Amino acid sequence: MMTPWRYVFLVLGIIISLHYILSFSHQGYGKATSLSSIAEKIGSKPPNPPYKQGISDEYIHHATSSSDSKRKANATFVVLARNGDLTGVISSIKQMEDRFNKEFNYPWVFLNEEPFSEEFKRRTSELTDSPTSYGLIPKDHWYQPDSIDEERAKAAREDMVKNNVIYGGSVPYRNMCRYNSGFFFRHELLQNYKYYWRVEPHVKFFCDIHYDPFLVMQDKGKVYGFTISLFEYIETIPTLWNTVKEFLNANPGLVPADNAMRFLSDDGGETYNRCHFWSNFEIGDLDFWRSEPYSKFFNFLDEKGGFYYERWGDAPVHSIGAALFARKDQIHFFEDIGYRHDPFQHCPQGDSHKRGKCWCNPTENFDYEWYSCLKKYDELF
Ligand SMILES: Nc1nc2c(ncn2[C@@H]2O[C@H](COP(=O)(O)OP(=O)(O)OP(=O)(O)O)[C@@H](O)[C@H]2O)c(=O)[nH]1
Ligand SMILES: *[C@@H]1O[C@H](CO)[C@@H](O)[C@H](O)[C@H]1NC(C)=O
Ligand SMILES: [Mg+2]
Repeated sequence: MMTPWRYVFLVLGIIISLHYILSFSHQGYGKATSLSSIAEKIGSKPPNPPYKQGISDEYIHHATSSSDSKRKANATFVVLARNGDLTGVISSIKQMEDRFNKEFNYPWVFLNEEPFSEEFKRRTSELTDSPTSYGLIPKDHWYQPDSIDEERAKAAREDMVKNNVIYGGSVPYRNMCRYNSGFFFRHELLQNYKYYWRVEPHVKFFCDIHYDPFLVMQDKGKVYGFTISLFEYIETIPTLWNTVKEFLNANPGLVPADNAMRFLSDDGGETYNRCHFWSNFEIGDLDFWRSEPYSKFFNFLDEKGGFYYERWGDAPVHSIGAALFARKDQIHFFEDIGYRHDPFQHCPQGDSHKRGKCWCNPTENFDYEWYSCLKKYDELF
């Protein structure tokens, strides 16, 4: 015979176990359905983002390791540029080669809506032992589509010029933002790659990179890597968030439960806090952009015309895509990659600074400046 007390404990035990099993399956599996369930509950523990543990030693290349035993990822650099960007492109490539790629030999892909000049090809290919290829962007991937009402687009541009919105009057800049948002990963020269590292003209790489970031992406199933995050100018994206919400409502089931909505929104998805990853630096998974959720998302945004009627940037579009359609642990902060794109820089701190022999001043570091969103990223974990 069971005593009454033992009976009470048994029932309590069953209730507690059931609670655990249910809450675990809720976190780990299934898709979030409604907007409010997309953002998970805010924890009370101090943030412990995975990057704080550093890159594990197995990834670090030691001077003694023979170069032909190196594992390589299915990856390439990608540079979108005009012939006129040559000086800045060369400067960026030279640093990337010296700091990283002369040891790792990943190829370079250059893209342009006009044919690259012989000079551009010669001067860039001279800088590397890796293969270089030069692609022409198909016209319908680049130029403003006919479906856009040019009168309305023009009025919007003139308005932005009046309001001093940066690049507010520029059509080429809009073409570029739309191309980076939805087309570069479809270029034929990128079809045979899974990972890319985006490099822009006139950027700086401050530190030696002694491990292969692509392999970290591959082994750990990451889809998006960044070094700087910040707030977007609201003038460039007034209706973007409403469009995102409209998309989510019309397409339930695309968002994994442990997404990074809390990086984007402070009120469970109601409003956009304007946080985004700065896309001039990106290490990413091309197949993620090619996947169904992001493709549907981009097409939906493109049909709304906001790339031209407003000035939607590829940075908020990529960031919203990554934060909603990937799991938060698939978004990686490359803390040990020292990087500058004017006017902001990420300078590695402490041990990372020493290990990378970084030449940036560690006190000049954007990470926890008031305009940075890194704190929001940390708070995901
Ligand atoms: N082929 C081509 N590339 C472009 C064009 N406009 C911009 N780009 C490239 O697209 C990327 C982003 O353009 P940027 O002009 O650097 O824009 P940004 O980083 O927002 O602004 P900056 O502060 O000027 O660097 C760079 O790699 C440019 O070289 C264009 O009209 N044609
Ligand atoms: C590299 O990745 C692309 C895209 O996923 C794939 O089509 C291709 O087969 C891969 N190549 C190799 C050698 O694995
Ligand atoms: Mg730039």
